[in-house]
Amino acid sequence: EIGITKPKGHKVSFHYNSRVEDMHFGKTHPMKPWRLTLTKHLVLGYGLHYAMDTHEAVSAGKDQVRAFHDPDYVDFLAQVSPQTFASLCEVPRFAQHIPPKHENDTVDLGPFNLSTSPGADCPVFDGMSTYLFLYTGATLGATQQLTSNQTDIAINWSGGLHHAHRAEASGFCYINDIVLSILDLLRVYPRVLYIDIDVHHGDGVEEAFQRQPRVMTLSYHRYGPYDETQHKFFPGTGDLADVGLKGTVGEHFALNVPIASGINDGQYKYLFENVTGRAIEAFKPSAIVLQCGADSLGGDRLGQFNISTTQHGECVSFVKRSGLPLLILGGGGYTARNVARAWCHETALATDNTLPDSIPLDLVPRPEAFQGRAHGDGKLHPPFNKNTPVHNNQNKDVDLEYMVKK
Ligand code: TV1
Ligand code: CA
Ligand code: ZN
Repeated sequence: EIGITKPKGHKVSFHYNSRVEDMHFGKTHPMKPWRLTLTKHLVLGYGLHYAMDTHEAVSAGKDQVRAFHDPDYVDFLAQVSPQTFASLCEVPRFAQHIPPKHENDTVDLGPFNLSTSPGADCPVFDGMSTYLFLYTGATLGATQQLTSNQTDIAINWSGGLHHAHRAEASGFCYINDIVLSILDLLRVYPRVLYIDIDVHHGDGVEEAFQRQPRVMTLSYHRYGPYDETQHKFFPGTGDLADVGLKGTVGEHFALNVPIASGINDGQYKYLFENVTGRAIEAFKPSAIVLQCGADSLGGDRLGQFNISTTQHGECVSFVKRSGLPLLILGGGGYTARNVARAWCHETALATDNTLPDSIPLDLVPRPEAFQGRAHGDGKLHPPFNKNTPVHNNQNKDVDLEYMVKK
């Protein structure tokens, strides 16, 4: 009765695996894979699966992950668990990757920036290997659908882990599924544009392709001092002046749009459409990868922007209008109900559907997640209210104009 229809003129494929959703990074860790369950509940509740091909993901192989990552790191990730961690740390070829200890370190770091300490960004948790190779497999399966011309838009909300480095986990990211995907896309497409609307800088992807003129990376992110203690917002890179590795052919093929806290819809739209529009015009990509981190939404537990699910979705629609083969990935997003709202809405946009604003609560297994004033009153696009922490808008229109002109 909601009237979901298949898109006319293009195909969408949706890649998922329920085993990813049940993983736990740790009690207080902000990354909650069950936000993917909540997303799936909305997608199925609205009936969007009728508008797409759905694919249950299979795990990536170690050989596939070695296309970017260090072979020792890949072996470590394939074997590590809370039970095996201590003994693996003793293996000499892994032990050489343990960083020297600083006195003010709050967590004990093992090899490759992994840790079993409670406060670690990249903890070792039960089922971690399964989790990593599955989200990567989902992204590579989605990529394969694109490169074999079997779809026009492929979606994997469990992917988009943009901070992982060649031989180091970072910021909740272990395997850089985005880099692996782009390497596959480059076999078929001459030029790939990577766009990143997660509130954090897409440093791992930028770094991997800093010498590669066939890949342009473009990240929008919170940048600058985090608070009065002057800590920088993670990861602290992505200055406007950072445009790719100087003196190499990759110079000018990275773009960064550093943003202060509290940016609103109108300002974000202005920045996103002007900069992305011009990047597409100048670079003429043959395919696009869009990382849709939902921590750029207002009310996110870690983010500091004030943008709505409507504007977040506008970014997806804007990129989709290029008509290019498109890989849509997840990323950050730490207020689970809002992550689910944004990614369900964006799944609808990819399939040319407009969803009614009232969530079909009778068809959603956990309706209470979306009900009540503090949880958005059963609406897909609840307006911000006094329960939404607001961040003072530190962005002046003149600064934004300056970045667009540059
Ligand atoms: C365990 C338990 C880990 C509670 C981490 C917030 C926690 C954070 C935790 C946290 C937290 C960060 C830093 C750490 C500088 C480092 C998926 C030495 C309440 C793509 C990654 C942010 C964002 C990392 C990932 C950041 C993504 N913020 N509670 N950790 N210190 N790390 O600041 O881009 O969204 O916060
Ligand atoms: Ca970003
Ligand atoms: Zn993020």
